[in-house]
Amino acid sequence: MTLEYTGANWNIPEDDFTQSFYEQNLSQFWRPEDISLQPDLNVWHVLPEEVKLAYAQNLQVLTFLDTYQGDIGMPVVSRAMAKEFHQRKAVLNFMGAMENAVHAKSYSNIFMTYMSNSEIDELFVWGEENENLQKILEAIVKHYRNLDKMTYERNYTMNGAFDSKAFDKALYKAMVASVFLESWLFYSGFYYPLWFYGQGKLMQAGEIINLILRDESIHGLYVGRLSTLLLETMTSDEKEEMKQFTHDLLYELYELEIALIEEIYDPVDLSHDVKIFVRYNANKALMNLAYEPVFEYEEVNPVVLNGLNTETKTMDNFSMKGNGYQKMISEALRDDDFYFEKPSIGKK
Ligand code: MN3
Ligand code: MN3
Repeated sequence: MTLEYTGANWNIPEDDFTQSFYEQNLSQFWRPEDISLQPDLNVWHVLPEEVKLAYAQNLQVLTFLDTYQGDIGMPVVSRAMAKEFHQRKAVLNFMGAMENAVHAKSYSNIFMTYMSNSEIDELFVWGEENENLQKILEAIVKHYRNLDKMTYERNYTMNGAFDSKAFDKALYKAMVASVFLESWLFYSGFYYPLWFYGQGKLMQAGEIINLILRDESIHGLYVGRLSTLLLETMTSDEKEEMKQFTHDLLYELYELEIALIEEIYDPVDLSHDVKIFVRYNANKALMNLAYEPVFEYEEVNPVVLNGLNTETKTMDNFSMKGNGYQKMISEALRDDDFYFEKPSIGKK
């Protein structure tokens, strides 16, 4: 009898990094409702319209990326793991749950606090109709869909007709797309909230962005580690082919990113700066995939680095920076929360 079903046995590590990522992921768990956004409103309400629009459009881009990373990106990579890798699947599934249940939800919380219903509706229409954003998603999600299809074939094709080489390539490509999304594409959107945060403005939204950023950085690292393990199993010709694929996808995405950045950031005169930040993070994504950087080193705006650097935050009474985020105050439901006075109608 062949062993069809196996249980997750955490007593035997599957590799030397997955359990550490498990610990790290769970220790940094947070909830969107932990952060009250009300303190940002006095700043938000006095911002010029074009600034509000650029800010909201960036969060909309982030919403789309997180939505698809949660809906398909992480789940598909998890399902593609060989069936005995229960721990890896658990870590990937946890990450996938963070994407739409926590990250995408947080952007909506920001919208719901800062904006009216009709402004939110309009913003989503902008995202749905934005050609560059749609093309960026297509360039990423098509690799997830292809892997999804091949995973299905692997699991359900009879008589050994399944091509495992082609499967590994599809898996590798989906992982490259995933690392590009996590470690790179998010950063054009992160730039603006960090730019405000670095100046002590819109601090609560900035705290949310920093929490998301902290998650995305370990997501990109983890999938990057898995991708290099897979690459090591390939022949030198295949490795060369995968490297070529990675660079082709990078330049395809870079062109689309530049167009999207100009559309969002030209009205607030920050495109030049954002492009530097995006090249800087493209290099970091390549490093997570164990490739050499392709863009020349450039100085990133120190205000944005200041917004990024959560570890060295010091107390600053003028900017509010260093206070950490203000948690939403909530109390547990009690029985009397459900006690309503009986209607007195008909009583004497
Ligand atoms: Mn995310
Ligand atoms: Mn992520």
